[in-house]
Amino acid sequence: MLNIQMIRPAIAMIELIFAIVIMGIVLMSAPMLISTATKSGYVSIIQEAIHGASSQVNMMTGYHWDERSADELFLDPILRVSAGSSDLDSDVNSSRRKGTPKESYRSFIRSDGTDDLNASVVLGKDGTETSEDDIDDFTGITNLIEIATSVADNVEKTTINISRSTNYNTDTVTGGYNQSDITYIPFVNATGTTNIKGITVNLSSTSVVDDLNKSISLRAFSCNIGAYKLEERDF
Ligand SMILES: [Ca+2]
Ligand SMILES: [Ca+2]
Repeated sequence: MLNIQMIRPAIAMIELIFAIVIMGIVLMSAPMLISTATKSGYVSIIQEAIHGASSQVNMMTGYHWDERSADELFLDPILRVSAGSSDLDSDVNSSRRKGTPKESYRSFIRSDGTDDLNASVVLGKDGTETSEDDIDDFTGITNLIEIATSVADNVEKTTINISRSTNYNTDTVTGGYNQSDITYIPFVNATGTTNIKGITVNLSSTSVVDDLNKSISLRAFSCNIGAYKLEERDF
């Protein structure tokens, strides 16, 4: 009598065990993957905020240097200042800075002949104006990147602020034409008006999320050099 023994393949069970182990490994790494994705989202929010702040800096530097040079009827003159370096003062003969070509439009005298325009002592919006027309008009304005709603449905909306400020910075250098090098320390606030306005745009956050709780400052400066005018050719 034949004794036939059926041999059942066990490979299916091994495959199943492997599959369960692999699924276990994948599930174990899921929280880590989600956490990484969340952090990546925070980094994107911060990058977007920095990009927004950078845009603010660029936008501000495009405005007139001061209220006294913001008259749209005339080309921006160079303004007189109270606490600037004497090297940057007007030459008594030309009403331009020393070394400026006589043909240059960059002058302390406005195109209508008005002279002795002084830079504003008080920075900020001027008089009753409601919109900005010079760099420092943005001083003290604080905007949220997104205006918060009563129900916070997005961390970005309630946590990242942009604040903009402008100050007069020292414009004095050490060293000079007959010395080996020139040294200038930027962004040092000055008392009185000078020829350099420093712009600071701060990003701040009060988020409970550590990855979002940053304080970032972007800085730029703008100089009291008046405006230029392109020559025109008559045909
Ligand atoms: Ca103004
Ligand atoms: Ca102003």
